[in-house]
Amino acid sequence: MHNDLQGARRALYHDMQSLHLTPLWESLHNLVPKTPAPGYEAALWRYADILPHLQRAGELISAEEAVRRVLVLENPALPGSSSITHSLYAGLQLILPGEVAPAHRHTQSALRFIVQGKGAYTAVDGERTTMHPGDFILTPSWTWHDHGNPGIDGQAEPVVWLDGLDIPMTRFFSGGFAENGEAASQPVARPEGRSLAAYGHNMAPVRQLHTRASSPIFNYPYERSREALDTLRRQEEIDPWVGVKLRYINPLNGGSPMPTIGACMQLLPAGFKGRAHRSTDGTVYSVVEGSGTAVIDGQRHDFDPRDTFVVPSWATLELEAPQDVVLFSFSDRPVLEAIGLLREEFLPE
Ligand code: 1HN
Repeated sequence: MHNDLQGARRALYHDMQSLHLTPLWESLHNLVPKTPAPGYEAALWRYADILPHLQRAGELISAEEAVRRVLVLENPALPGSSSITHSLYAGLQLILPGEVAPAHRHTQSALRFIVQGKGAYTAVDGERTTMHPGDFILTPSWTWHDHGNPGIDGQAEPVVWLDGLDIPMTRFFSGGFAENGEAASQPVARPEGRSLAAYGHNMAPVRQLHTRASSPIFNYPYERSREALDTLRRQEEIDPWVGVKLRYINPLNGGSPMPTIGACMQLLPAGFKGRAHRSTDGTVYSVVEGSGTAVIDGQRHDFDPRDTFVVPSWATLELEAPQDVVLFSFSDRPVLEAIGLLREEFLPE
C-alpha cells in the first residue's frame, strides 16, 4: 500500500477522533471473532494461600465495619474489575464467632457456597438457615439478607464461604440498586427449615403462590446433594466427560435457582480421566472433596479441597481425579441460554 494512502487514512482517523468517530474496518475482526476470545484467563486460587490473608483481615477489620469481610478473587487479566469472569464476581467471606454482617438488599443476585466451618447463619427475607460445609445457599435479587455466627451447641468457629454474584452483569446493564436495613439483624419471620419443608420434597404448598423468579428453596444442603451423587455413581455408567453431574434447580419450574446464575455439583470417581469439553459459559469451580487436576486449554491446574478455579468461555476442560473428587460450580449459563448464546461441545477422545 502507498505510504501516502496509509498516511491519509491515519490523518482521517486523527481528524475525526474529536468527534468520537472510529473506523469500523480497523476493528471488525476483533468485534466479530470466529470463536469466543474472552479477555480473561484460566486461574486457580489455593485455599492454603488465601486463608492466612483472610485470618489477617479477621484481625484488622470486623465484619460489622467491613459490612462484608471478603477477599475478592479477581481474574488476573482483569485487574481493578472485581470480576472473575466478564459477567461474574467471586470472593471468599469470613465471619468470626459472635460477629454480625448487617442486613441490606441489592438487585445483584448472590450465592454462598460454604467452604469451611459450621454454625454461622444467613437470613434471607426473614428466614435463617444454618450453614454447613458444602451447602449451596441463595440470596436472590432484592431480598433482605444478613449473616451471623452464634455457633451451634455452644461451639462457634470461624466460617468461610465462597460468594458468587452477578455484579459485573448488573453493572453492564446499569441495573444496580441497594438499601441498608434498619437493624443489623432482620427480624425472624419464619422458623428455620420452613422453605425446605415446603418446597424441598417434590411438593409445594397449595395455598401459597410463589411469584419470584428465583427458587423458593434457599439452602440446598450438602448432605442431600452428596447422597444423590453417591447413589447415581453406584447405579449408573459414569459420563466420560463430566462424571456424575447434577444441576441445582428451582423445583417449581425446573429452571436455574436464580435467573442469572446456574450451579452444579459433580462427583468424579477415583481413577476418572475426563474427556475434553467446552462451553460458552465461563465457570467458577469450588473443590469440595479430593485432589485432582483441571486441564484447561492444555494447561494443568492441580487442585486440593477448598481451592477455587475459573474456566473461561470456550476453553477446553479435562478433569482428572486420582481419588474421589466432588466439585461445585456456578456460571452465567441461564443468561446465555435465554439469549441464544449457549453452545457446548463434548470432544471425542
Ligand atoms: C454482598 O452483599 C455480600 O451479602 C457478599 O454477603 C459480597 C460483594 C459485593 C456486593 C455485595 C453478602 C458482596 C455483596
